[in-house]
Amino acid sequence: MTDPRPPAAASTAAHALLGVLAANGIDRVFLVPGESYLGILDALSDFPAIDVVTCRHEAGAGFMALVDGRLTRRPGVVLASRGPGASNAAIAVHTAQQDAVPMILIVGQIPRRDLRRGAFQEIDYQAMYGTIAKWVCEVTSPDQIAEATFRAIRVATTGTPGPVVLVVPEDVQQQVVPCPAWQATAHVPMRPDEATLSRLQALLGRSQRPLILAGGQFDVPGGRDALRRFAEHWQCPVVVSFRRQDLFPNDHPLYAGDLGLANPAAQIAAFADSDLILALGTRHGDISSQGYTFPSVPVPAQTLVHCYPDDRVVGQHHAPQLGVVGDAVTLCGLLLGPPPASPRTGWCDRLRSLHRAWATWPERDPDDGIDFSRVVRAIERESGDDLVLAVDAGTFAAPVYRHFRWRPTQRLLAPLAGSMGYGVPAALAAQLRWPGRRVVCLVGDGGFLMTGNEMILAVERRLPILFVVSNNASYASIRIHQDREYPGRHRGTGLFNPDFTAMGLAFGMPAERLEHADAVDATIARCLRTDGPRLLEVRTSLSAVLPAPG
Ligand SMILES: Cc1ncc(C[n+]2csc(CCOP(=O)(O)OP(=O)(O)O)c2C)c(N)n1
Repeated sequence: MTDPRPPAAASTAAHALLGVLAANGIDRVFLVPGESYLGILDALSDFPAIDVVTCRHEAGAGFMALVDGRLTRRPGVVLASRGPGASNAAIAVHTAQQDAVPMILIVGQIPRRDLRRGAFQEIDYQAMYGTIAKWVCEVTSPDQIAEATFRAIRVATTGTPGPVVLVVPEDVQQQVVPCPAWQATAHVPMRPDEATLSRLQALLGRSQRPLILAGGQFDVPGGRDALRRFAEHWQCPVVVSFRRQDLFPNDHPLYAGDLGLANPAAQIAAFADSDLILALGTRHGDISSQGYTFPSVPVPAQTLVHCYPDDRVVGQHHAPQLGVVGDAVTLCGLLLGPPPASPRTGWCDRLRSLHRAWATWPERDPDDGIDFSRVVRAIERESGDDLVLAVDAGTFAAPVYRHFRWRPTQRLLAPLAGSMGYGVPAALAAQLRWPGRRVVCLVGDGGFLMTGNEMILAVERRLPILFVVSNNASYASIRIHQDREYPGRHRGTGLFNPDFTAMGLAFGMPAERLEHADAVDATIARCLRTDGPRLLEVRTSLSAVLPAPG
C-alpha cells in the first residue's frame, strides 16, 4: 500500500486534514467546489488515492457521502462551500443523524479576520448545525486541524453513529503544519458481565412468547448471521425496525415482519402480547415504537431488554428491566446456552401468519396507469441475490416495505428520515462502492427532480444502474394525506412533468417508457438483464394508492 501522506514539504493544514482522513481508510470524497476551500481542493491533488466525486448539488453530494458512510461504516465525506453550499448540504446532515450514519461535512469558511462580522456567505455553523450534528468544530488554529479531524472520525463512528461538521476558514487551509497519520481503532465491544448474561439466559429460557426487535446495528459483516443463529437457537420471532427489512431472511419461519408506518392494529396487538421484548441493536425510536406506544412508555407491560452501544439511547424512552450498553451482535454470540425447554411453535406461527396475510401482493387493475406494486413485484421475481435497491421517499415505495420478500444477501437502502432526493445519489454511491452488484433505483417523479441531475455520474463513470422513475404526475404521498384530512382538495400536490424518457436520453443513457400493465414483467426482466445505466419511466396509476372515494 502506498503511503497516503504527501511529501513533508507540502504539509499544509489542508494536507494534515486529508492525511488523517486517508490514514483512516477514507478513499473517496463527494463535493461541489467552492472558493472557500481552494486550499483543500488543491491538496486533494497530492492524494491521488482519494477518489474525488464531483457532484451537481450539495444535497446530492451529501446523500452520496451518507450512503458511502453507511456501506463502509467509515465516515462518508462531503465537502461544501461556505454559506450557500453548506445550506444545501443540510438535508444530508439531518438524514445522517436520523439514520445513525457516520458522516463528515467539511465546510470552507470565510477568513478568520472577518469571522463574526456577518461577512459575505458567513454562517455560524455551531448555531446552524448544533442540534442536528453530533459535533460542530470550527478550526481556527492550523495546529489543531489534524487533531480535530481525528476526533471528527471518532465522534462520527462511535456510540450512535452520526454527522460531524468540520469548518475550516480559508486562510487556515494554507498554513504549514505537521501532517500526522493517526489511526483510530474501533472500540472493543463491551461484554456484559456473567450475572447479566445469566439473567438474560434465564429470561429467554422462561419466556413463553419472546420477541426480538432487531435494528440497524446488525447491518455489519456477520451481523445478520449472528441474529439468525440467535433467533433459531431461542426459537424467537424477529421483527425488524423501520426500513430494515433486509436484516433477516423474509421467507424464514421466524420472520414476523417490520415496524413501520402502516402496521395493522391486529399485528401490533399480537406483538404486544409478547412477554419478553428484546430490542437489540435498535434505537427503537418514533416510527419503530409506533409513535412511542409500543411498548408503552415509560414502563412497558412486558419485560424489556434493550441493547445498544450508547448510554443515551438505552432507556431513553422505555425503561428496560435490563439495559445493556453494548454491541448487540456480540451479545447474540454470547447467549447461545441451553435452548428453551418447550418449543414456541404456536407463538411463532401466529406472528408469521399475521405477517404473511399483511404482506400478500395486491391484485389491482387500475385504469389510470400501472399499479406500481406490479413493477416492484417484477423486480422481486427477476432479481438475483446481488440486488441493491436504493429507494427514494414516496408512496411508490410502499410495496418495497410491505410486500417485497428480502433474501439474505440483497440490500435495501432507504432513508429512515424519509428524505426525498435520497434515491438517485444512494444508488450512485452504492454502485461506486459495489461495482459488481445489481443496483436498481426507485424514485418518484417528485424526488427525481430534486437530485436526479446526479444521474449524469452514472454515464460519466459507466455505472450500470437501472433508474426506475414512477411518474404519477403527483406528490402522491401528500395527496393521500390530503384525501384523508381534506377529502378531494388537492392544492399543491399535482405535478406538471417534463418528458423523463427524453431526459434519460439527453443524459446519454438508453431510456424507455412503460405504459401498459401487461408489459411490466417482460420489460423489467429485460431491463435487469441489460447493462445500465438505463432509465425506465413508468406511467404509474394514482388511483391505485388513493383511498376509494367515500
Ligand atoms: C425533501 C423532502 N421534501 C418534502 C417531503 C414531504 N414529502 C414526503 S413524500 C412526498 C411526495 C413524494 O412524491 P413523489 O416523489 O412523486 O412520489 P409519490 O409519493 O408520488 O410516489 C413529499 C413532498 C419530504 N419527505 N422530503
